[in-house]
Amino acid sequence: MRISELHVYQKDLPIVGGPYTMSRTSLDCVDTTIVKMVSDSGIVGWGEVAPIGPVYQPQHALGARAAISELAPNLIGQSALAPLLLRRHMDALLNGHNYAKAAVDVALMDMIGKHHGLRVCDLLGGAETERLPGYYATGIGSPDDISRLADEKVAEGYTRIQVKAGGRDVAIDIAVVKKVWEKIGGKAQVVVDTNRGMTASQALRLSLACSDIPFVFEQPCNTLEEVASIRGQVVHPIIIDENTETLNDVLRAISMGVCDGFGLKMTRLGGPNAMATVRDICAARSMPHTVEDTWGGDIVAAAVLHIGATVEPHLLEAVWTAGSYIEENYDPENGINIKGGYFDLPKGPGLGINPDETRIGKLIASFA
Ligand code: 0XW
Ligand code: MG
Repeated sequence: MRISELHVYQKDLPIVGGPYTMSRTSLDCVDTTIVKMVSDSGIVGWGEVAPIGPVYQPQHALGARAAISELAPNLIGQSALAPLLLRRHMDALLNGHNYAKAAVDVALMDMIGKHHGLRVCDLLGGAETERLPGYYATGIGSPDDISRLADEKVAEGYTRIQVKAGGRDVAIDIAVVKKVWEKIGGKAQVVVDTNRGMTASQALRLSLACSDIPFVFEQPCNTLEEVASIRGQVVHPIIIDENTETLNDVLRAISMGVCDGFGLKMTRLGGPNAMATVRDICAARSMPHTVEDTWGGDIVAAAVLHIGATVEPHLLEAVWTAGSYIEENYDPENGINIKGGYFDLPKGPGLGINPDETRIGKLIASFA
């Protein structure tokens, strides 16, 4: 089986209840890129990548489409059964741009799964579970609003609430964390994520002011070095998200001893196969982590669930998809939706979803 066609689509995903706010960005809509890969045997594989705006991390939507267009002519005719070889081929054609290569990797895994009648989780080694805990991420807000939202989400069944912080007076963030804990303390894991939005001294101040609240501190500062500078004084466990752009970044963070776990984005790291490698590196060092992505519709969400299902349960903190912020599923029948704080792993071969082609946006480029 060989790759015979590749089509690239662009779709705007308006954010339900937007804007979605973080310390350094506020967005009403996310621009997603969808890849349709067709084999010479007529099998279709779907991939997707949706950076959350151009500021959250160095990746952005136009960059994804430019990188895919750079690669695509040289992907036609390649084996559709060898993800490792395709990855090396892509690396030989284009340096970096893991997030764009991730969309190709997802599409290829979907195609291989459909070819063999296997799910992507089975291709990645096998599913530990059919039901995955999701987490809920709030935006930046006031103590009253965020604590009320956290309380509602715990009542819905969520076991992990990520509260956004940073980019404003630390005293407000401290008040938010205290109020959230007052409402949901002991009922769910609380995570405080500054999205690189605090200086080292601000992060330290937040940690010390809330030393009696057992939250997990996510990406407290901009760089690993800044986090390392306060690591010995912060009283909370630290997980690193945005600073893990490559496998080497994950290894560097572990070897620096700068964190206790990770928030792992599937496309940022390069797709399901790169994530499987990081999963195994984390297991070798007993590092708990999430499996998630920046944004995206059913295609990214399904890929996230398939990888999440392969993580040893005691190391899987939770998964996150953008589903609750998106208006409609690409696949009206098997689309990914969270219920009571948990996701069901898709059942069908490949990713287990079949996008309706009227719902995947506009065609940008075709290669054959
Ligand atoms: C909660 N998220 C997964 C959604 C946005 O992509 C940001 C993010 C995070 O944890 O930073
Ligand atoms: Mg984060």
